[in-house]
Amino acid sequence: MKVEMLRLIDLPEMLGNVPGKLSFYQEASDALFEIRRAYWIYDVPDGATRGFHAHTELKQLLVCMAGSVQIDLENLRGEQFQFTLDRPSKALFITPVHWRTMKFRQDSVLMCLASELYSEDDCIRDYQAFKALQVKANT
Ligand code: T46
Repeated sequence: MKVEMLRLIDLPEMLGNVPGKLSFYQEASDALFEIRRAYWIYDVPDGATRGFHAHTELKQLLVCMAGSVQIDLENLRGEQFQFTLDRPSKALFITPVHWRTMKFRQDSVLMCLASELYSEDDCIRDYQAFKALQVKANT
């Protein structure tokens, strides 16, 4: 059964008879969502922050393929969460509706698997609009 909540997921770390490790995520009967898009973020200066938005429908799985990225999230109840992705075998499942920021360390690469095609209509980029949604959700 699918558990629809924000959480860290440990992906398999395969060793095999070759040097190094191999991790993977695949669609299965217990898949989090059907993957409709993949994108990746790179060349972000050390300490720089991106994000500053939430999504109304989008579900995502974030994997830091190199380096380290700190993810800060806030949900509609006003609860705040912080995760550090620093291994390619660690994935963060993000459900809607979370305000997010991602702080990158030098030479980090963040890969994202998404449940929907890109749509700016799904983005809430105004923090006051997000706060208004919080109020609506809690009254
Ligand atoms: C998220 C974090 C981790 C596209 O054209 N297609 C795409 O698939 C995406 C994701 C973005 N874009 C365009 C939209 C903007 O003009 O690329 C530009 C930068 O996108 P954005 O400002 O949304 O980038 P981030 O790093 O702030 O956020 C992105 C995702 O949008 C977001 O869902 O969780 O990465």
